[in-house]
Amino acid sequence: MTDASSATDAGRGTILVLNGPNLNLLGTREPEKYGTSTLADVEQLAMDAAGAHGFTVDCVQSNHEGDLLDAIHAARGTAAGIVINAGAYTHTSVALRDALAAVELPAVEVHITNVHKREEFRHHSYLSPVCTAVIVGAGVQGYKLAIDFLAGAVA
Ligand code: CA2
Repeated sequence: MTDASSATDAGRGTILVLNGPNLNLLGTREPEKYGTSTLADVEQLAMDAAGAHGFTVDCVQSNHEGDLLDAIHAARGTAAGIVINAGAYTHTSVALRDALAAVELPAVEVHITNVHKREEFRHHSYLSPVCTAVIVGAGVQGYKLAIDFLAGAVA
């Protein structure tokens, strides 16, 4: 968690913003693909977007599948919704899919790049069928769009 990852004013609840493997490298490598925003920038953007709707955010990034599973489990009963960019685990992880299905929270899958314009193996997501919405190719603004959507979807 970074300094930008939490907000204190209690309001409508908390949105878990989950980032998976290698997304800690945002803004430091491959800017032509992933842009120049850092993970801290993304978390600040998420905090601002959530705050505008009266939500706080809990931002978690991990390169370890088990940590991501634990964060999803912990969201049950504590979070109003989940924004998840599972990185490459999107295309491999039945475990993350099962966790998202189990917690029964509205979840939005986000990808910075348009995975459908990329390699064939990125076209399939194990997560999409258990998510409420999917946003791809909008850059890091996808996180804001996801939060705006969740804020409208959550009672
Ligand atoms: O487009 C996305 O957001 C992805 O989830 C990014 C993943 C990729 O495996 C997915 O297919 C699509 C990769 C994240 C790697 O992040 C980096 C960021 C900066 C520099 C290097 C890697």
